Amino acid sequence: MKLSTKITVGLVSGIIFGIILNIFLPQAVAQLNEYVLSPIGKVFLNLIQFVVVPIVFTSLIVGFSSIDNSEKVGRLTGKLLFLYISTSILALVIGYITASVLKPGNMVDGLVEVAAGEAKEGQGILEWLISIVPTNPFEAFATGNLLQIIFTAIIVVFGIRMAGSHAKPFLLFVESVHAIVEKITMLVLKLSPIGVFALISSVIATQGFDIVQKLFVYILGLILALTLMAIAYFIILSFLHVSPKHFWKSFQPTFGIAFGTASSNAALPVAIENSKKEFKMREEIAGFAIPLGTALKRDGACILQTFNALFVAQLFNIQLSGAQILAIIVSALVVSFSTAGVPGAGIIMMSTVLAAANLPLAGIALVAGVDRLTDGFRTLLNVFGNTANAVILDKWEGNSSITDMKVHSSEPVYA
Ligand code: DAS
Repeated sequence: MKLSTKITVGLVSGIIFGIILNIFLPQAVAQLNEYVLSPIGKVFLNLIQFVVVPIVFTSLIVGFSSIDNSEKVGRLTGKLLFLYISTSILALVIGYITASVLKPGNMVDGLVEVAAGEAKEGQGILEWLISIVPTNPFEAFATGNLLQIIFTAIIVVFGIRMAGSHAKPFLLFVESVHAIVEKITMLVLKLSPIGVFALISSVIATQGFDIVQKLFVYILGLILALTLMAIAYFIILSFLHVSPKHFWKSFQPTFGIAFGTASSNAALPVAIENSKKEFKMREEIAGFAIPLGTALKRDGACILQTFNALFVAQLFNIQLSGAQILAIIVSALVVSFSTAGVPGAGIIMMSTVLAAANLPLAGIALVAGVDRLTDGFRTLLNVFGNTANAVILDKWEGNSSITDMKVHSSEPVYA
C-alpha cells in the first residue's frame, strides 16, 4: 500500500476512533489520551521536527550551490515573493468576503461569556525584518528559527561561491549530510500513519462538542473560505497547464501530514521529498521554495485572521470603519508571514490583528475552543499554497512546455 493511502487510512480511522471515544467512552478519554495517544503523537512530532533543521539547511545549500549565478538567486527570490504576496492578497479577500457574507459572529446565540484573551503584541514589521538576520547561526539552528536558517544558508552559499575550490570538502560534506537526512526522513515517514492516527484521534476525542455546535457556522465558514482558496489554486494550475490531479496525487502524503499534525514545519521534509521525487520539481526550486514557503507562506493564516477579525466585530456588533478594515487586511498579511509552523500558532497571533484594528481581544477565547479542530484545515491550505507557488515558480522559471500528464507518470512532469 502506498504511503499516501496509509496516511489517509490513519487519518480516517483516527477521526472515527476519536468520535467513538468522545461519544461512547468519555470516561476512558483522559487516561487513553494521557498515556497512549498524546505520547505517540508527541514522539512522532518530535521525530519529524528532528529532521526539519538539517533538511532545510542542506536542501538550500545543495539547491542553491547548483545555481550557476547569483543573479538567478535574486531572480528566484524576487519572483517567489511576488507570488507569495499576490496569492496572499487573494486569500485575504476570500477570507474577508466569506465572513462578510456568512456573518458567523451573528450566529452565536447571545454573547457567549468569554474571558479576555491575553494580549500578545506582535513584532513591528521593521523589527521582524531585522530579526531575520541571526546574531549566531548556531542559535538559529538550536531554536529552529527557519527564516534565520534560510538567511544563514543563503549567506553560506555566497561564501561557497567566493571560496571556490576551498569550499569543495564542505560542499561534499553537506551533500552527504543531505543524503543521510533524506533517508532518515523516509524512515520517519513510515511512522506517519500511526502518528497522524494518534494526533487526530486525540484532538477529536478531547474536543468539546457543545462549543462546536455553538460555533458550527464559524467552523463551516472558515473551512469554506479555505476550500475556495484551494480551488483558486487548482484554477491557476490548470491555467498553467499543470494537472491538478497530478499535483494533488504527488503531494498527498504532504497534505495528509499537514492536516494530521496541524504543523507546516512537520510537513516540510515530506513536502521536499514529494516535490522532487513525485512531482519531479528541480532540486534548485524545491530546495529553495519549499523551505522559504514553510517559513513565510500561510494562506490559511491570511484567511483565519481576516475571518476571525470579522467574527469578533460581528460578535460585539461593531461597525468596522475603513481604517479598521485596512488595519485588518495589512496586519493579517504581515501576521501570516510571521506565524510559526506549529499547532495553534495562528490563534496566538490573532491578538496582533485584533489590537491593530482596535477590536476586543475577548473573542480569542471563544474561537480558541475550536482552534485545534480548524488548525488542521488551515495548515493544509498553508502547505497547499506553499507547494502550489513552488510549482508555479518552477514553471515560470522555464518549464513552459508542461503538457497533460498521466498521474505519476514515470516521465518527468515537465516535457
Ligand atoms: N498550525 C500552523 C501551521 O503549522 C498554522 C496556524 O496555526 O494557523 O502553519
